[in-house]
Amino acid sequence: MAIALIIQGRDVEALRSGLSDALPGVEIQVWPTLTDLAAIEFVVAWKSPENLLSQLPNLKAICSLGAGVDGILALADLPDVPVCRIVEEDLTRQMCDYVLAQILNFQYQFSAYCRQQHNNQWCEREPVAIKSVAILGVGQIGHQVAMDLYSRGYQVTGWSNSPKPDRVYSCVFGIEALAETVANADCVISLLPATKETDNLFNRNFFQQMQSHALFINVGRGNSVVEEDLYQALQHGVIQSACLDVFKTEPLPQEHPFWGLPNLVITPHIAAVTRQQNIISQIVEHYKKLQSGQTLNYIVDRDKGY
Ligand code: NDP
Ligand code: OXD
Repeated sequence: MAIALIIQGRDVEALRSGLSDALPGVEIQVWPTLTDLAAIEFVVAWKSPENLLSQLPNLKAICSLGAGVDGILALADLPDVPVCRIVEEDLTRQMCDYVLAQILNFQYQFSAYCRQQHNNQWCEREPVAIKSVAILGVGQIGHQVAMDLYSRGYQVTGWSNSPKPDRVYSCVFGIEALAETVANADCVISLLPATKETDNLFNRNFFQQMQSHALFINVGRGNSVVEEDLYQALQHGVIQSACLDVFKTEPLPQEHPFWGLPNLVITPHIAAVTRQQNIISQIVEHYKKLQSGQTLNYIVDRDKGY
């Protein structure tokens, strides 16, 4: 049984050599030079090209290189095999750090100080108060972000699809609870996956429900933001500020109006990046389970889309 790494846009050498060391004797094929399609039973994928996975006659499972699986589930020729994903401590830690950094940047107005420095301007600013935080999506990553902020004294409310009675921070669920959750928050953070239900969830109406002094952070997926509506909300002071790490089109096109907004922080989808050396043991475990006929960890529900 061979493993194929079908990964676009990232150097996979660390993963390839780590898997070779951990699984001596197992063939590791690397796209685009897949040498024996019939031997491939397990694929690790990221931005897999269309019409490739369906050419693997003996494929048994696919693992996303990241936490998100939207790129895989969107493939028109996706074979009917289990799709699992990465859940990993370092990835989660990065996300906690990123979110905290953006909240502190907003609270202490560091972006404004940067602009002032460019103009040789010495001018003190009042810190902005952020007390209440709404986290939309309290799954594997969102829950840890919620715990991190909760432990720092923020009032955290988590929003999800299903009830979470066991959490120490307050939790609500379902679309009916969304408006009140965002209306009560100084900061709204999305860690939602890209699904049919989250498409264009953050629209004009949503931003109007937020408080005018509030910060919006999207580190989930770009599908959920109606970009024109967010642009208008930031232009006209419907909300104070936003931070986006994910976009409908990535890279964000050069001519996109977002680039010109002074109250928007843009980062190029780097909030949490899978470090390949950290996931080798998880891929090996998936592989061994597959070989011995056991159910893989972190299988996604194709109907739900995450
Ligand atoms: P999980 O699948 O563990 O969690 C998803 C959460 O979203 C769950 O709490 C789920 O609710 C909730 N959810 C999904 N759909 C809805 C909906 N329609 N309404 C309300 N809640 C919903 O995912 P992870 O926490 O591991 O990752 C979250 C996302 O973060 C990834 O899918 C990816 O898109 C993004 N990500 C971004 C990165 C970046 O660098 N920007 C890096 C890593 C991940 P429930 O618990 O009830 O099922
Ligand atoms: C992920 C990502 O899903 O990098 O892991 O966005």
